[in-house]
Amino acid sequence: MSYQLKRRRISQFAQVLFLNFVRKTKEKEKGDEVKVIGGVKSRYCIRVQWALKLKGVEYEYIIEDLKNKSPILVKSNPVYKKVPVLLHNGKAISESLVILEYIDEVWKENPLLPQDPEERASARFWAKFCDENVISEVWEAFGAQGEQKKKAIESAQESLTLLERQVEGKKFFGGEKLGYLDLVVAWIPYWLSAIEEIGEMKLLEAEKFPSIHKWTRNFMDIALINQCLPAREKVLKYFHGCLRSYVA
Ligand SMILES: N[C@@H](CCC(=O)N[C@@H](CS)C(=O)NCC(=O)O)C(=O)O
Repeated sequence: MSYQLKRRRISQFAQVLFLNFVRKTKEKEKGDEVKVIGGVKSRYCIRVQWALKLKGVEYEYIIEDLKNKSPILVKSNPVYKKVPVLLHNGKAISESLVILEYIDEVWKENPLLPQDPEERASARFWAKFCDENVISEVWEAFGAQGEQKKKAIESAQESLTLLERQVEGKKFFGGEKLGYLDLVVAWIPYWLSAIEEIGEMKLLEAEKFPSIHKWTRNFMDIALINQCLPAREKVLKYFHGCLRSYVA
């Protein structure tokens, strides 16, 4: 390659870098527009709120009436029509776990997922396990009666034992610092106790799950976390309603 051609290529490359820099600076100056379409007591929505707060991102919270879904929800999440939906500069992102990863990729400060690929994979694995297995088993125990309830409690406790092992000897699921998996598992301390109360059962016994109990205290001690929780009466009322529709 001739000397002149090399110089031209380098100068083109420098121009691209410069234009990218100008574009990014302009975007930053304009500021991000961040909105969350969510519910008042949803365990999926609160993860997204916590993640944005941990990143220091300002956002507007749009409360959705799930009995009469708004056109903006239907348009933003046409496949599931569920909350939460994150609207970032007009782009719509759905599914809470996907949203958490998106937030972590866009706003780099206070990383949520671990840096090490194996640890990242493990955090994603347990997040999926928690959302798919633990939630549905707890739900089954909640609605069941008699012998069936006993069996469902045992099976939910088996899954909770696997989660217990993930936090043994640690302050948070991610280690010393609060992270992605903590936000995913976080429905346990608050919502599970309401589910236990309304469903008249005990799943998370202190003697059987000392590490989850210790983690709960560490987690709930964080001001940013506990200031964002929905009122307990609202959560209890919601599960009362769920139980009524189960029995009906
Ligand atoms: N897998 C979804 C679950 C979201 C979800 O179930 N949202 C509930 C509120 S907690 C909802 O929008 N329900 C309305 C409906 O099912 O029509 C996520 O992680 O975002």
